[in-house]
Amino acid sequence: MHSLRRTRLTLVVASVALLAACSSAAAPPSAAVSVTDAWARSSSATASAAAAYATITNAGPTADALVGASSPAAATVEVHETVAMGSPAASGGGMMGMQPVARVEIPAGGSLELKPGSYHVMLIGLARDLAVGDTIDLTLTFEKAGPITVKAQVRAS
Ligand SMILES: [Cu+2]
Repeated sequence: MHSLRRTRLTLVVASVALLAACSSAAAPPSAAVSVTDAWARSSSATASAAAAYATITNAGPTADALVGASSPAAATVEVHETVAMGSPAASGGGMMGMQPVARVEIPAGGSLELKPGSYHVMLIGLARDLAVGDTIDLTLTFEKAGPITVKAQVRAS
């Protein structure tokens, strides 16, 4: 009788350990950073690149940083910032360009909005045209929180 009881106890302990392993594997490395409202701009047949946007919130006590992005929808995915081109002295200003950025900090308790005219994710070498209503997977990689994959809805420009 005694030995049977011990076996049962061992089984219970084993299944609790399994459950714990499962839930830690399913949860992201850090729940502090979340990505919401992800969307991408629809692309025309002539364009091979499109921009994607999202809101990143850092609810944690320490700063984190966006350090990269990827998507099965494009060959290359970069984090870009929109910048004013040319010198301030140049006439007829207002030309905007963009450049890759390696790291964008998200302060503790703060947020970063990827939006038109600011930081954005650039999908370069699209696998196919992005039509309004499509959904693509977008993975944002953070220094501390690691990769977070979200669904980005394709919207009209
Ligand atoms: Cu860009």
